[in-house]
Amino acid sequence: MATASGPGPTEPPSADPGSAAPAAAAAARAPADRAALRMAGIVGGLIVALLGGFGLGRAATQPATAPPVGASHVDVPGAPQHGHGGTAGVNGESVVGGVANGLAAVAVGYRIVPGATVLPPGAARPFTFRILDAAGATVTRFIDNHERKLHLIVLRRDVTGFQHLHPVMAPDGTWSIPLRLPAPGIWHAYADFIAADAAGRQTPVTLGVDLTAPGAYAPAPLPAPAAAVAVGGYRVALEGSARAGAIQPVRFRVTRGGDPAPLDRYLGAYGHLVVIRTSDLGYVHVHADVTMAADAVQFWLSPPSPGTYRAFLDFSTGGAVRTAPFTLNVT
Ligand SMILES: [Cu+2]
Repeated sequence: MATASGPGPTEPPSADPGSAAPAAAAAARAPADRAALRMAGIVGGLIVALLGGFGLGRAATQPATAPPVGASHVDVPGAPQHGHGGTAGVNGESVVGGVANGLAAVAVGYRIVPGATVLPPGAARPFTFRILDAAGATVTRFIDNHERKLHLIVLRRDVTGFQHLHPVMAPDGTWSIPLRLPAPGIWHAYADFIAADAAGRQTPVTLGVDLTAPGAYAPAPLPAPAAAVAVGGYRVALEGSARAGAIQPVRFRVTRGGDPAPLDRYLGAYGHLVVIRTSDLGYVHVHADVTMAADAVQFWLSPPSPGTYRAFLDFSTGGAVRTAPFTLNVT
């Protein structure tokens, strides 16, 4: 089962530094989104997201040039299919089979080529990279996925310092973003995207690369599981459990002063969940789409293995994106 924990002493929940523009965009969409929220309440439908990343979820609904080895796809009964770029769809599959993504710089015919990977801590440094295809050509065609063409997740080896960023791509395919690594240590960056080849085939990919922030590394202990965390004046409670090999709902209930907090749609969903296996930083990106389940953001989880995970819930309230971290013990 999964239980939750509060943020660690060295890991203050922080808004996504790269999300100021998305937050503003979300605010601009608020009226329509609230209408969607009301409708969602009426429909009371399931919010289904998947474990296995943007990528693996897409693999079940779109032709992929090379499905992840070892992954198998399991339909969640009654779940509509996943939509694209914030359209009205929900993830209809989950992934089991012991596969986590983002550990390798090369996967399913694509590789990531970073610029400088030694980034002195404390100040924003330019971080650049390109995605190459199997022929060595720089990829410039990416498919919108939750309103962005590429999602960059960054955290330190001790699963602190989570950042969810959206780099910009130059016409030549070079992605760049100012990246601040706040403290020394080995960090890991995950590039999560759907590449399109010349034939139009779409391949969901998550690639990873290590970054170094020189200096004395003082790893933080993993916070113990807890049922709720406080972030930015909100309380986020975790309900549900997760078992390896099973697909089970997990809900996050956001309240303020005991009342349900109205959530904005952010990047096409009421919540975005990244789950990291602490033993190896294996990456799982989960989304909840379209609807709320009894004032909670619900995901369907199928962890690839037992173990300890750190889950990061991105949610938006009043146009501001916040991150609530939880420790999950998966049996
Ligand atoms: Cu993103």
